Amino acid sequence: GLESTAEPTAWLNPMPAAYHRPHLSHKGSFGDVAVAGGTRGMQGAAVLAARAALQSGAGRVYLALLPSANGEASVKVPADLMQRHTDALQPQQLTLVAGCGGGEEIAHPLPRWLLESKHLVLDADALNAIAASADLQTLLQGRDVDTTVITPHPLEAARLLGCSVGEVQADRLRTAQLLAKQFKCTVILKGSGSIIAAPDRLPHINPSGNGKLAIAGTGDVLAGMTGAALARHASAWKAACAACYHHGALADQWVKRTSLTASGLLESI
Ligand code: B4P
Ligand code: MG
Repeated sequence: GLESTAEPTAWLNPMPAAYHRPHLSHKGSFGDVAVAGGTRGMQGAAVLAARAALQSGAGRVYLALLPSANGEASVKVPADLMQRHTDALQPQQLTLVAGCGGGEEIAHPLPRWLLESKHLVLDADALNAIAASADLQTLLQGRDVDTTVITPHPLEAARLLGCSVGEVQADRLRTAQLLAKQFKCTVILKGSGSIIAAPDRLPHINPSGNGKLAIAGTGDVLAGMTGAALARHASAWKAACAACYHHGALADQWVKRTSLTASGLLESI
């Protein structure tokens, strides 16, 4: 029963289209993305995600560092990112990317409005917070199914499902489908051959990417790219497929070069 019903265009077209700016466009045509995360000492993760969203064609990007990071000078925030506190955001109209470098701070408590934004990408510590809270799981399950992408790596997936990393990895297709069904959203189960799954869809195995991505920060870049794609296309499934493929394809350009870094990856978008 696993005949392919995949539409090749869903993989290959949407992301490059994000870079095309028609003459009659303005920044509002390309969507607003907000990145919420970056606790004290971990702002780099949120900055990587925000810069990746910007490089991927989002019209406006807001960076909302968590309160404890306020005033830390260790991160140079580019002038084209606006910096605000999380409580100053108007999340309903935004595509929100939450969790990158959030640490435990993002979970105390994970503001309920984080789950009320129009489109949502949940990564890293936002996923850990959801794994620990039945209330947040109920909120997540109540969202429209094609508005949300979650991007767990195998350990985060294991926490969400209450199982071991070994069980996640033993059947990655099934794990991704389980997550999609349980949390009613699109899932990118990261790793070598990332799986993209959504309820009632045939899961896809991303064909691009390589071991050079196994370095800190590349997951944050993927979260930002997914946010930009979601802001533009409004379909969680298409955004996840496009961002995942493009992220891996960028890394494939580095195969014969020296070591890849997350900031090198995002500069090459
Ligand atoms: P974290 O501290 O949570 O790492 P992170 O900040 O999320 O890093 P980052 O965001 O850059 O990477 P991510 O994996 O999200 O990790 C703490 C611990 O989690 C680790 O020490 C480990 O114990 C555990 N863990 C993480 N990954 C695990 C795994 N695969 N198996 C078992 N335990 C794991 O994103 C990385 C990106 O690179 C993704 O897009 C991914 O698909 C891609 N990628 C990584 N390796 C790849 C490969 N070999 N081939 C192709 N793509 C690859
Ligand atoms: Mg990560």
